[in-house]
Amino acid sequence: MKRIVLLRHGESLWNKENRFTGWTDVDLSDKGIAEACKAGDMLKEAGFSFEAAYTSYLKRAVKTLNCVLDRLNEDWIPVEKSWRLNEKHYGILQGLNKRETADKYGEEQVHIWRRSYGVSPEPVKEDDPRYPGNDTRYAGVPEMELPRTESLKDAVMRVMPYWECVILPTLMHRDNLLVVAHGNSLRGIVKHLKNISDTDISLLNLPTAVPYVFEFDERPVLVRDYFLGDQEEIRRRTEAVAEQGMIRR
Ligand code: DG2
Repeated sequence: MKRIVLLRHGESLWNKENRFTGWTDVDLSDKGIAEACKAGDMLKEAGFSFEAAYTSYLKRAVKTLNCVLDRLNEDWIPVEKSWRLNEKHYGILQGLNKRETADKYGEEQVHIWRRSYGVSPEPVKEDDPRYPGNDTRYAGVPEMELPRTESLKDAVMRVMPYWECVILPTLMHRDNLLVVAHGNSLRGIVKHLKNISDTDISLLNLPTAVPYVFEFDERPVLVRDYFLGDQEEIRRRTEAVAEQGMIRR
């Protein structure tokens, strides 16, 4: 049996402040570090061991991966970082509080920005520090590939080449892979793996630092997927993610 574990990073400082983050490179909160360590402990307890790991260019994901590998005593395994695993670019929403944005534009509009498949927020301008072309870490990425905003569909289109050309081929000759990324870049991967429709994907919310296990047969075809941990707690935390864009009543 082959396995890929998908893991959203632990709580970031902007998750804590309920701000749209996207490609902004914010750190983990103290709670996020603890969540990441706990995810590592849970994986260890369940007998997981990894042969390679993948993460984004953003420190909340990189540091979560480091915590997990530390707990597993597998700091040595090959790790590859790719900008393609970055979070969906949230355009001019990046930095804004989600609840305040709902107060201003309405819950429905915020839900469309957060969970629709095809709608992207207003793009940032090219002289905006939030445009990745102004960040040297993306100097090697062709300019036409750098987003000024993204819908989930756009994010899927840049994540999938990495999935198809790097991660999946590795699964042909390795049995256990770990991917640490973000709420929406991972939602895109889950959509593809489980063949979820453009409409139904709006219902999927991923809590921070809960290992999401995908098991494949030798071909490799997906046979089973499940979240590791207390299912009731996971349900509560998933609901809390969905509610981040709601007006406080
Ligand atoms: C969050 C996801 O990304 O936000 O960009 O604000 O996973 O990197 O914390 P992450 C962001 P929502 O789409 O859940 O609002």
